[in-house]
Amino acid sequence: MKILFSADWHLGYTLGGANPALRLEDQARQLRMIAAYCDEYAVDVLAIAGDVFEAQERGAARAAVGAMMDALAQGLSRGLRIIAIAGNHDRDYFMDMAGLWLGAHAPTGGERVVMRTRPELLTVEANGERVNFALLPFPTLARYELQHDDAGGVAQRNEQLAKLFIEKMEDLRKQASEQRLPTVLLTHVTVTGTTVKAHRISPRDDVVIPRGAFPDFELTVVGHIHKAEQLGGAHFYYVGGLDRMDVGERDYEPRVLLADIGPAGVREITSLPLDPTPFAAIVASDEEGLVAARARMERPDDTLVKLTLEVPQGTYLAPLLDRARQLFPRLYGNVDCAWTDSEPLAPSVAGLNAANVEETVRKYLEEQQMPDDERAALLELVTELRAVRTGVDE
Ligand SMILES: [Mn+2]
Repeated sequence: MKILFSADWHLGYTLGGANPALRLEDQARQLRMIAAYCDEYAVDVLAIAGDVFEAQERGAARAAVGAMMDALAQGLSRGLRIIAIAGNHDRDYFMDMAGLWLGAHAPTGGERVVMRTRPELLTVEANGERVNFALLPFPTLARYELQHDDAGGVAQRNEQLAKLFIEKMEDLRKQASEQRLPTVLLTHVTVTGTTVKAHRISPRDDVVIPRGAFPDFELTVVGHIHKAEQLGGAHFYYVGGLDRMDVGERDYEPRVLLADIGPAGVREITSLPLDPTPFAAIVASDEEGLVAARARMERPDDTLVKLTLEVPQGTYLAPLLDRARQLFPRLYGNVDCAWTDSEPLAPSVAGLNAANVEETVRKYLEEQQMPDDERAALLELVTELRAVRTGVDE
């Protein structure tokens, strides 16, 4: 059975800030490549390891599902199956809905589009071969049926979720081994041992599963970390994202994984490249600097540019910003300024305690540059707020 793996599509994601950049066109380009690979290699199953959708509201949601349908409708009509699990960015109702919409494009007979928000062992048959899919969405309270009142805080909740995740995984492994079929684990979670961190989630909000807790499935494919990598020597992969999300991912080489699985496990597994959007971080202090930066770029009109201006405080920026927008049609986000004539303030979060809001706010205020009477008044307000808050809690 031929299975093409991908993850972290984040369809409809927009880079925000003063110069917003829509990413759906970039994403649709990758989807068309994926669809072409599915045809070229006669793929039976397209498996997506979570974070399929980012835009889940109004028009953007419609456009995101539309892009997916445009790319994959033809594959579905020739018999391609799609199996996806929910990541931390997917909303459960939206996954269910998108599954129904896409399924409407598939021929009837068997469930052709499976989008799951709950753990499940699913047996798929194609070309006379059967493969089990152990589906483990990103762990949330609802998905793993955890009753939790948050009294112990976020850290304790995440520990419990990790424990449940591991139990559920063991459960699916037992079911799978009774059936004596090769089994693929498809999940979306942070596993210890990766070389980079998860995208846009603080370590304190993340659920981390030790690599050693994973049983030996024939193949394990994980989403959530956007950098493609194999963990250890076994068939255990972070498949990587659909496209680079921001300038922090400019060195990632997004790919998909094509696996051929037989009764005894993986026959062959290969990496197929995608067509990632170029990103550049540019630092300039004047117009000449901007022009020189453009000249150094291979594809200036396609490149998403994050700009930092090194100028003295009080510089009138409008003409420079206008010029930057002309030179870099895909300038995105906020343009940062690094003042050349003042000591950097070097904001620090070291020593801040996220579990104690009052202490954190006080420490922050004490470190800021401001007149002493202003600081005293603000600290006074913090005390007042705490009194109000305590009153509410009682
Ligand atoms: Mn994720």
